[in-house]
Amino acid sequence: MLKEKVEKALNNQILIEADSSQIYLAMASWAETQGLGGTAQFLYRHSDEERIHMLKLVQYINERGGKAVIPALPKPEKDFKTLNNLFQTLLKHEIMVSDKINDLVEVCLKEKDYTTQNFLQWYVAEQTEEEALAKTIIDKLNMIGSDKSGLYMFDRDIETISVQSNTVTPK
Ligand code: OFO
Repeated sequence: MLKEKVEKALNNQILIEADSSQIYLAMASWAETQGLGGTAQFLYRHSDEERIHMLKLVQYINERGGKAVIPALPKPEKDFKTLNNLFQTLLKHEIMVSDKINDLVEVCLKEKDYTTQNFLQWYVAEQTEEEALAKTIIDKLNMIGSDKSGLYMFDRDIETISVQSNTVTPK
């Protein structure tokens, strides 16, 4: 049975993951309207993966005798201005998510809920990969600068990159 504090913290995380999915969906749609089809596909997939992160939490809470709460979501931004700005926003968001996951782990340790703490290790590993990938993408964009053919190749190559963790198998 989940302790109240852990259940509440996990429910907060549902909101964060669902919000991430919405934000990346908005980013994907913006990229698509800018003619950046590869970037859009990457972001649509990222949005789907965040939804899976949310779903895993919903199912975990319910399985452990708690009640998952499906939250209302804030409206995401719709104009990301430049590709560089978009990925900077994404990186900042992922750093915030990592902090929230760490806070969640802390709650579990305080409450001596080692099962949930163990469940969350998948998220910890996922965050490391997502932050590293966002940083790599920003480095590439900085290298490209305003070179149009570089941007063309970037958009073509990013289509095949996956943000999904290869190191830990999702439940
Ligand atoms: Fe991008 O993060 Fe979920 O966890």
